[in-house]
Amino acid sequence: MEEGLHNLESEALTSLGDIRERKALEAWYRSYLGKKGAITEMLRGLGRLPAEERPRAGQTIHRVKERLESAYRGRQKEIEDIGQLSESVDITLPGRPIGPGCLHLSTKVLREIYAVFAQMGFQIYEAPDVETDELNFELLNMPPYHPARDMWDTFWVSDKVLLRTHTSPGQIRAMREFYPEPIRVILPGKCYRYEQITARSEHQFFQVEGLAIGHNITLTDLKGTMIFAARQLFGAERKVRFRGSYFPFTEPSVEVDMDCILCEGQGCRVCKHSGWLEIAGAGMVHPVVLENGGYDPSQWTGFAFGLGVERPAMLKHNIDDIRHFYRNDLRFLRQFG
Ligand code: FA5
Repeated sequence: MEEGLHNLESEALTSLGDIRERKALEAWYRSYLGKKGAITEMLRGLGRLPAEERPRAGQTIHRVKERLESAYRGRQKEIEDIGQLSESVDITLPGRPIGPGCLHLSTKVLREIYAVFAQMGFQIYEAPDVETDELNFELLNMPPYHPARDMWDTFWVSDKVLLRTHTSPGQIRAMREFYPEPIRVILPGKCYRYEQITARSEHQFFQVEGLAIGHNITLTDLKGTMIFAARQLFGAERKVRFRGSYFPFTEPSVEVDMDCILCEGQGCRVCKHSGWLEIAGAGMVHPVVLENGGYDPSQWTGFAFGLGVERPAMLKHNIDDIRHFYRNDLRFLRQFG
């Protein structure tokens, strides 16, 4: 009997392992452990055994019965888990396609700016984000304690090292590298300011600096360059005006305004009803800065400008809050893909 019981147990466990769904599991239970199941029949047959064999045979059958019941409960749990999984995940559905990524709006605008200035022969020159006080301020004609330093709230890394507040320190780097050649470069990059974040101001943003150094460069060249860039970037009918301003590293200094692209100069909320939008700070490179870059100001002249990137992009694409650029919300970013 023991051998027969052993064979029955291993046959039952093998077939249990193959079961994948509830109905087959119930049928398995009926055929081994149910009222008319093989184990129940064996227990009933105990009475036919000689009295002295019954206790031992009874214990053996009960042990097999317990093992099969426990295996049944384990399999039942596994099948329920699989069932729940297949109810919540339809594994027959096709996979979600992963589409191609797209360029960030800032990158797209930067590339448009590169293309416009490339037409005028400006090459790209890159300078580091982490700068020294010397390059960010001192060599740009702002010695320590110069009040104009307050125009740029600064993230200091240490006493003498900072995150550049503008791309202008790259002017000195470019001059020192290109001297004694004439220069025509744009210097794109991130700038950082310890400023209140608002709809128009971030503490990190892009600028594109421009620098041209030569023998007969005048304010007219700066004006022509700004008009060409504004018309290429914002439309052929754009008007540009220069407004007197102050930067310690340019003399004279100007703010470059363009007629408002939303109201065509009529006056609206965006241009604060002036009809004009500021697009860049600019001017003729200050003689002290030329000298600091290694160029003799009696022989050389030059112009420089600093364009924002996000603010013009906001105007062009009607974006009301600069913070969208750094939130990484795909719903925003995909609109420009
Ligand atoms: C400057 O940074 C000067 N270095 C520009 C310059 C270069 C003048 C060369 C003369 C010669 P300004 O602080 O105005 O200037 O910044 C220039 C542009 O950067 C602004 O017109 C604006 O578009 C952008 N900008 C400035 N601060 C922020 C900010 N917090 N968030 C977003 N854009 C900003």
